[in-house]
Amino acid sequence: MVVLSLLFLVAAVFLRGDPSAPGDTTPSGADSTSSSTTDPEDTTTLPGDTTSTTEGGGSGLAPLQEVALETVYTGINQPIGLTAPVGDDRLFIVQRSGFVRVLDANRQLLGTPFLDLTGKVLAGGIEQGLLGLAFHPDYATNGRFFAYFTVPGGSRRLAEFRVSAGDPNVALATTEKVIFEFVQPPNSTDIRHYGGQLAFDPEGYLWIASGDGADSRAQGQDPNTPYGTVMRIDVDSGDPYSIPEDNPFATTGGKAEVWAYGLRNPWRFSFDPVDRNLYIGDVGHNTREEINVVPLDEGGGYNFGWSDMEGDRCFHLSGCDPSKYTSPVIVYLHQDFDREYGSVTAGYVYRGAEIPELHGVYFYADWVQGFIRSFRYANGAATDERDWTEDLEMPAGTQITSFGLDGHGELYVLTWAGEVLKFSAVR
Ligand SMILES: [Ca+2]
Repeated sequence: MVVLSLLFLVAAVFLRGDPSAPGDTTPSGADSTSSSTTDPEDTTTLPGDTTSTTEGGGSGLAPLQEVALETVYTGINQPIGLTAPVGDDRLFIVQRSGFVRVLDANRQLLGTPFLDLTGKVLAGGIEQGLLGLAFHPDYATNGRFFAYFTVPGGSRRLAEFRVSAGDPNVALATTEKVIFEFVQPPNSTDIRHYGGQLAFDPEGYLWIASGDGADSRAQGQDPNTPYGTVMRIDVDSGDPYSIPEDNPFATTGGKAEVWAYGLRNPWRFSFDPVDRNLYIGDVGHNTREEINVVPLDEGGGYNFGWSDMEGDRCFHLSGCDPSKYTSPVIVYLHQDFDREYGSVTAGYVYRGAEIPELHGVYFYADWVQGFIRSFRYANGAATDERDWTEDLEMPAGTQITSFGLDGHGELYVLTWAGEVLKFSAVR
């Protein structure tokens, strides 16, 4: 696998910008599942959790000249998610329309979708559809994975599926087991703000991001609803799930599934398994975008402010007291850009093996502005802020839908135009 990774790195350096390149010269037909390194005894391993934290120098790599975005694939319609089982060499691309497609270990797009949910998914507007996908930490042995999507009628559904016994590149929609489903809040008048992110935390619990449903602004401040929250459930006990006993509202004070609330539309969130922090991007209303960072180990129950506040300003509640809410660590204003709108696309802390110089750096982007920025989180604040847009040659206004991690913790970014781009080291 190390050799394979190096081959890809070489391809990235020499073939950058040629979307069909990384695989053209590589024999096809390799068994894309044969190199899985998942330890079935370890339920807590996340991509990026197992690599050295050496800050370069000791890694044996040549000096880093620059970080570039390698074009892995182009022309896949509206990709909104990228993930893979831990240790797996394939990439699973989530399309809003309801397909999950496989780029095999040679980065060839398989003709048959891994999963076709188009018969179940309602993908209206720009915010409905298949919105999130997460593989169980023990996927290599149990074949379980989870999807979050909107269904006809406008409800949002979390469901479990299983890979086919005979084909590791195909899962059937008929294996669906609904975990939960809930309608839009009663005062919602718009088909927006569903959230979307699914991810397993280092303890093996499944987290779900759920937006406020739009035009339903009271919901964000009520932890007794699923709206405007991130939720945390145990899909390894109970039927169809149980509540982790250390959830902040497990017994009182709010809905038992809710881990944090006061969110508007938490489209994407991620965990840093090394520093054990949760990073949430909350899409703002009409002036501000924000990134929130909170520790996983201090009990949860955070109130991120919406809709009393938008970012760092009072919104519905005039004369609000910001100290009553968990403040964002990053706020940026729509008015600071030529395009006077914004929509934050939260990313990941880089913990991959190929660019150890970036360990601990958190990347995020904006769907309207097309920028890619980063910071390091230290002592409760964003430090070492940097704008990468020019260095990464990201055209202004590129609609960045999501970041994603592969099975080895390497970082990718997806665009509405159909690009799959990988953060790559040029050495
Ligand atoms: Ca907030």
